[in-house]
Parts: sequence; C-alpha cells; structure tokens
Amino acid sequence: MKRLTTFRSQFDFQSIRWKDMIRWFPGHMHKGMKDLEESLLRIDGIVELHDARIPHSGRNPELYKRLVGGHKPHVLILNKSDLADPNYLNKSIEYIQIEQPNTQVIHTNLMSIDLKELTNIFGRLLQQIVESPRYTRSSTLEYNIVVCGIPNVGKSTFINKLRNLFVNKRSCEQVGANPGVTRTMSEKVKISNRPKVFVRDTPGILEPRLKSANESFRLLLTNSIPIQQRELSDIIADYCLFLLNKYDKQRLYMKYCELDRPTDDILTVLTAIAKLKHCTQVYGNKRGYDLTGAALHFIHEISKGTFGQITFDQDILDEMEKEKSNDTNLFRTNTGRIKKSI
Ligand SMILES: Nc1nc2c(ncn2[C@@H]2O[C@H](COP(=O)(O)OP(=O)(O)OP(=O)(O)O)[C@@H](O)[C@H]2O)c(=O)[nH]1
Ligand SMILES: [Mg+2]
Repeated sequence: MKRLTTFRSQFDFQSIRWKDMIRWFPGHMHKGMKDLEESLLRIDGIVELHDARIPHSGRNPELYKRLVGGHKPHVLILNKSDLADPNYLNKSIEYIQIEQPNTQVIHTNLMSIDLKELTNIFGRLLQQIVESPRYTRSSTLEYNIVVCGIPNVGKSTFINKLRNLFVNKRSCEQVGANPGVTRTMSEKVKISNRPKVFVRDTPGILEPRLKSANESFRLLLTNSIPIQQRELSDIIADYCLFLLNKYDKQRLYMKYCELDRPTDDILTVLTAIAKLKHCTQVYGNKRGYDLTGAALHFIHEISKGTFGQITFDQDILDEMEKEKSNDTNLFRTNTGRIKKSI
C-alpha cells in the first residue's frame, strides 16, 4: 500500500463561525432540564448514558455532580461500544474516573447485549441504589431511577431492554436513529417487580453552549446534533477525513472509495463517492457531481461505523496516557486536557 508520509496535524476551523452555525438547544431541552431538576427529590438514582466514542465531548461532569448532589448514586453507561475503538474502552473509563471517582462507569452495546450482561448491569445499578442513604425517601418501598444523557445515545433503548427483560412487556419508549426523538420526560415505567423499580426516560439534553469546535464536530459525527445546514457538510466531511488519517484508520475508507492510496484531500474522497454512489445534480444545463450529497453520505457512513470502530476523542485519551505518572495526581481541565497537580 502506497502511503503518504504526512497528513495535516491540525484541523483548521478558523474560516467557519462554528459557534453561530452549530447551535442546537431546542425548547424541549430547556424544559427537559427543568423537569429533571424538579424530579430530583423523588428519585433514588441517576443512570446517565453517553456515547462510548466520545467519553469527553458533550459530557458535563459538573452538571451531574450538581444533580446527584454528592450522595445520589450515579451510574454512567458508555453505550454504542460496538462503534468505538476497543483499545480505548477501558481508557475512557479511566479518563472519566479521574474527574468522577465515585461514579460507576461501564460500557455496553445495547444492540447485542445478552441476558447475562443486562442482568449484571441491572444488579450493579440496584445494589448501588439500595445501599445508598435515601433520607426523606427511606419510608418509600419503591425505587425511582431517571435515565438521562445527551441526544441519541440509547436512553430509550436501554429502558425498553430492561422492561422487556424483567417485566416481560413490549417496548414502550420510542426509539429512532435521529437525535431528539424523546421530547418530554416520560411517565414512570416499571422495570422490576421485586423490588419495585421504576424508571423515567428524559429527552436528550446538551449544554446550551458547546466548549469548542472539536467538541461540536464530534457531536455531529455521533449524530447527537443534527446537521442543520447542508453547506456545513463539506467541512464536516473534511474533518472526518482528518480524524481517519490522524487515528491511522485509512484502510476502510480507501477500500470504500476505491482509492489506491490514502489522501488528505477531501475533494478526492468526495469525487470518488459521488462517482460510486451516482450522486449527481443538474447545474444550469449540465449534470455534474453533487459533492454536498457525497459529503453527507461520507459523514453518515463514518457515524454508522463503515470506516471502522473509532473513538473520536482518541487524541484526548492519548494525551492522558502521556501525562500519566505514578507519583503525581491528575486532574482534568474544561477542554479535556489532563494536568498534573504538584
Ligand atoms: N450501534 C448501536 N446503536 C445503538 C445502540 N444503542 C442504541 N442504538 C441506536 O441508537 C439510536 C438512538 O437510540 P434511542 O434509544 O432512541 O436514543 P435516545 O438517547 O433515547 O435518543 P433521544 O430520545 O433522541 O435523546 C437508535 O437508532 C438505536 O437503535 C448501540 O449500543 N449500538
Ligand atoms: Mg429517547
């Protein structure tokens, strides 16, 4: 395989006003956040789901610290592990636990989870909840759990799986491939009879202001934010290519695009896809390649795993590995960088 020796080491976001262009905080999220905060007095534990491909991007540990108030059990499930790089699953857990040592973190693939694994997850969850102090809720015999997280991470799928398994009822929460399927906090859903455990589904909630262009683009790639402006698709596709090269994942895109060498040039990739997938458009009186259509196709394929299992936050986890040392304490800054305290 002929290889380029150098690829871009940095992605240039400068020309786009990402803060203005990538903003998605519809009204239902604001309401969902308020409902969640109001329900806290009546719940015994929080299950947060997040996408295993982005253990840093889109998460707001401060929000969860505030929600659980330091004493409510908090279990974090890194879901869609089938799409993440297996070499980075345990590193992701380690990364999160630097900041949140009291949070129990596990990874799952809800698409092919088996009975044993689901029972095991439920058992761990229940144990945490039963063993934690319940204060004003100690006289109540039922346990209430709320399932939350950013959009499209599998919250409703998780509730349906538990319900199917333990109370033998058909799915009740609507599931869909696009973000924003669940728009209101659900009624209580019973997932276990003995003890009586209820869960509530919530709409996916993002921070109103995202921290960086990298974070926003990674949320677009995991489909937690929809692409609202088609004109952004070229730059997002270019960012996909940048990450595939940066993380040494060239083999599958070369095969898919029938290229004989890796490339750092997005036009080469998009033209190849447009030819192969017959993405054409009429321009005036001529038919030409629809590169925007090809870009959307390329982005869709990376998000569904066609180019391999990729942890989009791999660079942040690699940095953690570099900084790790036995005799210093690590802490994490807002941008995800790991620092040592002396
Ligand atoms: N590959 C993969 N897909 C999954 C997994 N879990 C769920 N999905 C899919 O992810 C999509 C979103 O699932 P939902 O359960 O609707 O996600 P949600 O978090 O409730 O989404 P919102 O209600 O929009 O916030 C669906 O197409 C699911 O089939 C998983 O472990 N792996
Ligand atoms: Mg949902």
